[in-house]
Amino acid sequence: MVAQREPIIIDTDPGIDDALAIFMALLSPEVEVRAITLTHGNTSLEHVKRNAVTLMHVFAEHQKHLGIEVPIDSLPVLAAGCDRPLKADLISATYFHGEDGMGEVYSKNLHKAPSDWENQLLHKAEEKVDNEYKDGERPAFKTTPRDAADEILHQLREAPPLTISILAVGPLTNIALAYQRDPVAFGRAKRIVIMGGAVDGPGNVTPMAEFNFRADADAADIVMSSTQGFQHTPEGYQQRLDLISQNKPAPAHVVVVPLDASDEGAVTKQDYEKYIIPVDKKTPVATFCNAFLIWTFETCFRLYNLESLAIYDAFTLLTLIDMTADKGDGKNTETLDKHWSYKHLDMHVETSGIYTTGMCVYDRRLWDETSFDNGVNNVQVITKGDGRRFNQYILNRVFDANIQL
Ligand SMILES: [Ca+2]
Repeated sequence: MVAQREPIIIDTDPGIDDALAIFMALLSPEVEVRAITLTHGNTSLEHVKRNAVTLMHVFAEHQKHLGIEVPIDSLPVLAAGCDRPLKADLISATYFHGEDGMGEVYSKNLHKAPSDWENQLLHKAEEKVDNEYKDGERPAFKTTPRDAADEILHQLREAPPLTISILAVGPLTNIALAYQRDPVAFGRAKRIVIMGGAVDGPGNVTPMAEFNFRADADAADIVMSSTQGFQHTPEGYQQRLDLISQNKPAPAHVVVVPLDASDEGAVTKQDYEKYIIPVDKKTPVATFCNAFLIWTFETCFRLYNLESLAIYDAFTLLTLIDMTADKGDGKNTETLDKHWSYKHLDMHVETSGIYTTGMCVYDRRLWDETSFDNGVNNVQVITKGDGRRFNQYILNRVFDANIQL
């Protein structure tokens, strides 16, 4: 039994693997999703917003299907953020995720968002305006007048220090903006777990760069720099608390799950056909995911001749779940240590390379003996995870499959 759910904010650009990560988070007893903040990325922010509203409506239907009553106050806030990178030109990944970012799911009439979905989101919304039952229907999420970066800061200010974790699975524009707007409030985050970067292997959108870091390299580098002075020790934890109580910026605990550690974060078509298709639970979440997963397996085969689908964002969520027992002082890491390998690196992200924008650069001269107390970056980088365990997690939670692998 889980003693206490860790409150989390998901910053995301749904996106196929984002959708699976969001459902896995909403269906995981270890975490409580307080806010979902949206960024440009896999597709345009307009599509990302529509996808997020759709996912929340699918999940509301799922809960209704299961007879689960959720008080309106416990629903996640949905906040729209940046529609472009801090400085660079916009890029997207519609070649993989489809023009709508969700495997053309809308052409299959699975669009669950109401016709006025746009009005339910930021800039036109007021806090709590939609937080009432309408015609007996519970709203699917809470609205906010704040943009993504301000909503992140608001959530961090409202909660006790070092209690809310951020799962960042898109380009890091909103996260960097939150840091720039208020480094003191930003330093109140317990940790920031990021899917992004290619640390010791090749990239996926360029030879050196992974998509999320390439899509806003400036933002990624800013977020890495927020770790300066971080110590993953009881003394470091106390120092962060002291700085927060003095209203000063505390160094952030940033965890990166890079592309080269994510090979294990894939589901094979064989497992999917063997375990999921026969289950056929027909829950709203499973029905919706099946609609785009079949399309996605076909796309993986057409584009890459692959019979598996990488679900990096959900794999990164599992890292976060496995870290919840560690309050930030580097103790209680048994679950993490058992299932994951990692190292701490003085890592930066190249922002202005001719061939290398978005590349992760770390000091290979020193990393065995780097002292992280002298203003260098201190990023915890995951190097390997356990793929079978991940498969079991995601298939059981999202598809209610009860598989033992
Ligand atoms: Ca993503």
